[in-house]
Amino acid sequence: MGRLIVVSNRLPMTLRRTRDGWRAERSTGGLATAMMPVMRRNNGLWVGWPGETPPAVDARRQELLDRWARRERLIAVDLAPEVARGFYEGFANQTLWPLFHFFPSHVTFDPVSWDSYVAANTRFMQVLLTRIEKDDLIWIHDYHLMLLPQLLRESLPDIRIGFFLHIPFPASEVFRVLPRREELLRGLLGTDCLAFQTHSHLQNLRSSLLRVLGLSSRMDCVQYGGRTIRLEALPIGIAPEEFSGLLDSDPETDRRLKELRQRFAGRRLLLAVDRVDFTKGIPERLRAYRRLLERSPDLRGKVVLVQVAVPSRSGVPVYENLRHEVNELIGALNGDFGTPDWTPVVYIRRAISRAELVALYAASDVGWVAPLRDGMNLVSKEYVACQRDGNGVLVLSEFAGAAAEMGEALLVNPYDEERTAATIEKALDQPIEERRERMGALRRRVLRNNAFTWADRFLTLLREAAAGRVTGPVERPQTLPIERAIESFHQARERWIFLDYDGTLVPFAGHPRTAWPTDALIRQIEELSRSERQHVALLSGRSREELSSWFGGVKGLCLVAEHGAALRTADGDWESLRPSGPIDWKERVRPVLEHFGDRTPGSVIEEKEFSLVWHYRMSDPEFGEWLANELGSTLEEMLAETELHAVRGKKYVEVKLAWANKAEAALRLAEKWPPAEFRLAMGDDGSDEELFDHLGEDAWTVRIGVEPSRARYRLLSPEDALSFIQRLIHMQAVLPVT
Ligand code: ADQ
Repeated sequence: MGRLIVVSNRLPMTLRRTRDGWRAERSTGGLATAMMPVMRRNNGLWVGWPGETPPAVDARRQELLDRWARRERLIAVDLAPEVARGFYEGFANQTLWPLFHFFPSHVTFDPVSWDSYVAANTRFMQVLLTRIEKDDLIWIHDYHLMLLPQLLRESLPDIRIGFFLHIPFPASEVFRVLPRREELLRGLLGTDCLAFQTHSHLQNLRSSLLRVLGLSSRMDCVQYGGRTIRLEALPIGIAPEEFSGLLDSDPETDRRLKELRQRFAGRRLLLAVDRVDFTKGIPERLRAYRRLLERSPDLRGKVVLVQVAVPSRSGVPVYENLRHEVNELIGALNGDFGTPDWTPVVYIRRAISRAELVALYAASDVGWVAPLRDGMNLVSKEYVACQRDGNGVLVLSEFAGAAAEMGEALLVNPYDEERTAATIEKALDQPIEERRERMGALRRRVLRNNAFTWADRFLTLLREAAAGRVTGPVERPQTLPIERAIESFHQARERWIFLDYDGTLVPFAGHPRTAWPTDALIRQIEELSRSERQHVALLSGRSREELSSWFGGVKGLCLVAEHGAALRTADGDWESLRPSGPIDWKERVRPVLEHFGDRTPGSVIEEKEFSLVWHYRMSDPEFGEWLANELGSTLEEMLAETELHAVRGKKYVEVKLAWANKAEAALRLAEKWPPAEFRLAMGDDGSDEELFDHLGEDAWTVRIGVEPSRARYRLLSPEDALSFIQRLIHMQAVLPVT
C-alpha cells in the first residue's frame, strides 16, 4: 500500500523558545486534527517546518526534533531564518495570500522573497528525498508549497503526489497579475491529483491553465508532460466530535456554558470568531452591526456581539492598520451605544481554549461568519456541529467556500452592510421550526462530510489517479530516446524525414504571417536536405506561395502545402494531389467565418488555395475556444455530404478539401524514394496524426508538445525538436555513413 507522507508548511507541533528553554506546543487546527489519525492509520510521516530556527545549532532543540522524528513520526524541515522570513512572511503571506483572496491591491512582490520561496520549496524537496520510499503517497498541503510537486517529480518521476489547496484559487484575471505565475502552475502540474475546496476554485485554475500556459483541460483532468492529472473539488470538513463531544463529557465546557447563559440571560448572542485578517471581513461586520443598532433601536440592550479575534501576522503594515481600525470601530460602537449595564460588543482579542470556544458556539443565537473571501471557513462548520438543539441560525458570507455546501444558512454579501444588517434581524426573528429544520440539515451534512471522509476520499482519488499512470498501458507517447534515435539514423543507409512547420520547427506566433523562418532554420533544413541518402519533406498547412518563398531555394527539399492539397517534388515542380474541383464553396463558407470573426476581436481569416482558416490565437482564449466549438458545429451541419470538412487545429478552425491530408501527400512523394530503414516524422497537431498512423510502429514518429497523440514518441517544444535535428545533422557531417 505504501506509507502516507503529509507535507505542510507547519508541523502539527511547534517549537517555541521560552525563558526555560524550548517548549513544544501541539496545534489544535482542523488540519492537524484531521490528518493525524489518517497519517497514523497509513503508517505515515509528517514533514514540515517546526517553527523558529536558531542561527546556530542548538543541541537541546536538535534532541527534541530527533525525538519527534522517532516517536511522533514528525520530520522537521529547518529553514535558515532569512529564508523562512522571505518565504513565509514574504512571498506566501504578502504575495500569494492577498492575491489568492482577490486582493491584488494588498499584494507586494519582492524578487528576494520569491528566491526564498524557491529556496524553501527546494529545501522541503531535499528533506523529502532522504525519506521517500518507492511506494509512498505524498500529500502536499497549501499555497506555501506550490513548487514542490514538480520539484519532486523531476527527481522521482514515478512517485505518487497529491496536492490540496486550502485557500481559494482566484479568477484568472487576478491570478495573471502574479509575476511568477507560470512557475507556480507548472509546480502544481507535477501532481497526480490536484484538489480544491470548491468547483469554482477548480474552474478558476482551469481558466488560468488556459490563459497562462495555453493548456486546455477537462472538468476532471488535464494532460501535462505526458501524464494525466486528476482535478477535483473536495470541500474539507471538521472532526465534529472534537467540538460537540466536549458538550457531553467536558466539565470545563459545561461550566463555561452555564456561565455564559447566566451572564447573557435575556439577551440574544451574536458570535463571530476569526483570525484578524483582512479577508475575514471584521470591519464590515462591525459596520453592519452598527447599522443594525441604528435601524432597530428596539434591539439595543437586547443583543450582544461577541467578537473573538486572534491577532495574526503582526508586523505587516496591512495587519497593523486592520487592528487599529477594528479597535476604533469597537470603541466607537461601545462608546456611542453602550450603557452602564449593556456593552454592545464584547471583544476577545486572543486565542481561546477549545472549551471556551465550544461553550460560545453552543450558547449563541446567531453564528455570524462573514469573510470577504475564504477557501472554506471551518468556523461555520464548528458552529453548526455545536448547535445540537438546533436553535441557532448560521449567517454566512456567500464568498466563503462553505457557502457552496451550506445552502440552508442565511447567505449575505458582507460588502452590502445594509442588507447584512437586515439579514441579522431576520435571523433573530426566524421562527423556531424553521431554525431547527435548517440547522438539522446543516448538521447532518457537517457530521457526514467530516475531515475523515474528506481525507479518505482524497487518498482514494490520489491512489486511483496514480494507478492509472503506473499500471495502465505504457504511456504514449513516450519521451523520445534521443540517443537510440540517433544511433538508428546513423546505422541506416536510406532515411526519410517528414517535418511539420508551425509548432514543430517554429513556435506559434499570434498572426500566421509573423512566424517567419530564421536564416539559421533555413540553413539547418538545407544541411539536412543535402545528403543524397536523406529524403526530406516539409509538410505544412501553409500555402504553396509561402512555402516557396521561404524554402523554395533549398535543393532536394520536397514541400507539401495546405495539409497535403499541393506538393512539390525534389525537382521543383508543384502539383495538386488531386485535380482541383470547383472552388465556389469559398463564397459560401467565407461569410460564416466572417460572422464569427466579427464577434471575436483579434481573430483573423486566412485564405489559401484549397482552404479557408479562422485563426483565433490572439483572441481571448476562453471566448475563442467557446466560439470555435460553436463554429465547428455550425460548419459540420453545413458541410455534411460535401467534399469539404472542418478541422479544429491549435487555435484555428480550417475548412478544407476532405481528401487533402499529409499522409497521402507524404506517400505520394515517397513513391519516388528508395525504401528507407530510418523513417522520421515530427508534427504537433491533428493534421500530423494520419501520417504517424501511416508510417506505422517501426518509424520514429514524434509529437511535439504535451497533448495525447498516436505518435510513439514526444518532444516538448520546437526548441527540443531543433536541437534533435541539429544532432542528426552533426551525425551526418562528422560520421558520414559510407
Ligand atoms: P483559516 O484561514 O485559518 O484556514 P478557518 O477555516 O476559519 O480559517 O479556521 C480557523 C480555525 O481557527 C478554526 O478551527 C477556529 O476554531 C480557530 N480559531 C479562530 N479564532 C480562534 C480563537 N480566537 N481562538 C481559538 N481558535 C480560533 C485555512 C483557509 C480556510 C480553510 C481552512 C481549512 O483560509 O478557508 O477553511 O484553511 O482548509
